[in-house]
Amino acid sequence: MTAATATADIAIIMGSQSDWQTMRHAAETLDALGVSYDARIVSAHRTPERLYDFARSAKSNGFKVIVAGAGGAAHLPGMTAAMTTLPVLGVPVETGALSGEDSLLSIVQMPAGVPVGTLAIGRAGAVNAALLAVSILALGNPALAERLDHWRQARTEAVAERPENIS
Ligand code: RP5
Repeated sequence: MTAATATADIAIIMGSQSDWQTMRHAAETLDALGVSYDARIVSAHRTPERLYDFARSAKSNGFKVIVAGAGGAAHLPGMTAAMTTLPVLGVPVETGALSGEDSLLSIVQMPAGVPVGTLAIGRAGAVNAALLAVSILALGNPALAERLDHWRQARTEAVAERPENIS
């Protein structure tokens, strides 16, 4: 990957193709809200120079928020945050060996001064990272704020008063 100019405000980065199974939920949430994104595979361990190029140039290239998902020894969100002051939202990917607790602990326990906003393990974290990214962008975009309000209101209205019988 070259440090190409961003075509979207939000970057969704992930450590591996295998993370897309989780991170696609962030993408689908942004799709539902009509927000464009740039999804890229950037591995802290396998492609460290790609990570460096991406993180160092993310701000000057026009990104405003970075959603970063990784699993296991999940250094991608933290290393990204080390190289940019853009908001970095970390999504712990669920793993086979330790069910994502390894990912969570790798992402959440950042030293003071290098923040990563850490979300829940798996799909919920990916969806909520996308929603938080939109909330951040919506602070300066009233039309987007209105779309987000409608999206949230629709979810509220979809909750039934009583459970249906399940046979
Ligand atoms: C992490 O290790 C990735 O984020 C992925 O969750 C996991 C497996 O990566 P690969 O072996 O597919 O590169 O770095």
